Amino acid sequence: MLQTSHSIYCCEDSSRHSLFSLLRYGTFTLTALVFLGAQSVLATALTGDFDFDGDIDSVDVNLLTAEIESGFHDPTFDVDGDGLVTLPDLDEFFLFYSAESGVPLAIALVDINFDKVNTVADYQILQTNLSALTTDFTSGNLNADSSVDTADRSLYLSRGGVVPEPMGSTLVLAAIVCGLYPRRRR
Ligand SMILES: [Ca+2]
Ligand SMILES: [Ca+2]
Ligand SMILES: [Ca+2]
Ligand SMILES: [Ca+2]
Repeated sequence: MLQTSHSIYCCEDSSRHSLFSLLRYGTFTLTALVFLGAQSVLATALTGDFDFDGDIDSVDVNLLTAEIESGFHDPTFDVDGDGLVTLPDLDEFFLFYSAESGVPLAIALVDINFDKVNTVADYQILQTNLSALTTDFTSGNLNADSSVDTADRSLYLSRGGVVPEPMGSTLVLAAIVCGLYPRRRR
């Protein structure tokens, strides 16, 4: 395997300088290091980091769902690169978020409050905001339209989102009655 370490400084002047590149273990990474007066900003490309603060979090997902609902198709939010900003971009966003954060995809998709776990708190947010007009994923708008409604709740349940225990028991009982829940064989 190629193993080289390499750095190049260029474009120097008195107030603003330097691009350097790293070639390491066969993977090329370009990082722009920009000096603005006494301050320096390390800027790296991170797919899904729509507010450019260096991480992927709840702010980014809400920016994306707002853009999907707007219909403007700003290329900045075109995560899957098909030229449109639509629901599949939200799916793709969560793939990047899961890889970046380490949160399993199945959890991330129902982690409404973005605390990296799926608990009844996520369900309660959705329930509290039922019928609310909002584009925010973190308010329970899982399908990136303009509101929180039963479609979002159905999506949450179909993805295995945690529900309060009495409701969970009711759903299991209903599934058994309908023959949808596997019974233990004797
Ligand atoms: Ca961000
Ligand atoms: Ca797209
Ligand atoms: Ca959560
Ligand atoms: Ca919705």
